Amino acid sequence: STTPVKVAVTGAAGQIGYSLLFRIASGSLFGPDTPVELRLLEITPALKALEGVVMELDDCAFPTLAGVQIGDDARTVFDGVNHALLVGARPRGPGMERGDLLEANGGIFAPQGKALNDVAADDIRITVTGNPANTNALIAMSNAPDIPTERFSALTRLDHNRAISQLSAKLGVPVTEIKKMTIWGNHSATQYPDLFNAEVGGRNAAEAVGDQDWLANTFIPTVAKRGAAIIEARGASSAASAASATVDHARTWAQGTAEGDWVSMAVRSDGSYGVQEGIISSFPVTVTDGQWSIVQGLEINEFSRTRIDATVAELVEERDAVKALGLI
Ligand code: NAX
Repeated sequence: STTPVKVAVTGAAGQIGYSLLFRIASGSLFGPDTPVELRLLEITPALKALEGVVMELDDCAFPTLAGVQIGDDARTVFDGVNHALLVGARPRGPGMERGDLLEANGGIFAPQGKALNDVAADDIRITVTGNPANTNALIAMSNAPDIPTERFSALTRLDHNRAISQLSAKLGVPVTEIKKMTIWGNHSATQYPDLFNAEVGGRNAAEAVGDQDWLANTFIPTVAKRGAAIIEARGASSAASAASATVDHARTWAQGTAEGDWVSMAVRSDGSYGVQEGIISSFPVTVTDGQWSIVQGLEINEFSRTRIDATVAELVEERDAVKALGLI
């Protein structure tokens, strides 16, 4: 029989966890023939709730679920893991300044980075969903000197999927017709969803839309503020869609991108497209044999340049803030 893939999920008793664990356990990540072992990390007060979630996982009798371990100690839970999905994070509380938020998350992602550095499997791949996702990934990466930097990523696939969905609705075409979508920069309201390099049915997406006002004043803000719209409507932040995007991201990383298409992933910048080297920023990437590479040679027009520069400037500020706090 095949050795199970060990997948760690942090914040496993949270909202996203409640959707994500069942998707992974049922084979959405590695397919019906690959057993998975779940390693679930939570804070001590949430362990009892997590035990309840594990009871439900048991009750599904998933053929692909080879085992579940839970705990509140990162070194134990991350031991030998192949994938780490870092979902648990500290949300912004009332009156919390950005510096406080970054510091609180540094208290989570620095020790988790160190633990992964020491105990994860050699082929470890790390995806940060917990916000502020890009900078949390930077903190974890900076605290894991023995793990190659290209094994760290942050999730912008939800934004990517939202952009595809909005474009599909606008043009009345199936999502499968849309290729080469790109989210640039930060997973925040400054992100830039780029239609100038996207394609619809083989045609340039910005041209197919043919409506610059919609692109600038409806499409971009709708995608960038979708999280707030979900909270407004549902009374809770996006969870099932965030879990689905996390699965998409990790599956693409493991299985590769389709010919003639790419995905958005926030990864360590090598300076491509004028994005400051060393920050974790979203790019168009292709994936082959478990290795991502940033798509090169795309044309960046004036409109795109201004928006990419703005979201990158925000990431540089976040980087400077966590540097000043001694977290990286
Ligand atoms: P919840 O508050 O429901 O769950 C978070 C869980 O993390 C809690 O159970 C908490 O006990 C746990 N946790 C906190 N500190 C921990 C630690 N040090 N180790 C292990 N677990 C810890 O939040 P949920 O709705 O599940 O969202 C989780 C994170 O995803 C948040 O930071 C959220 O902002 C972020 N999101 C990111 C998205 C993205 O596209 N990148 C979209 C969805 C979501 O907003």
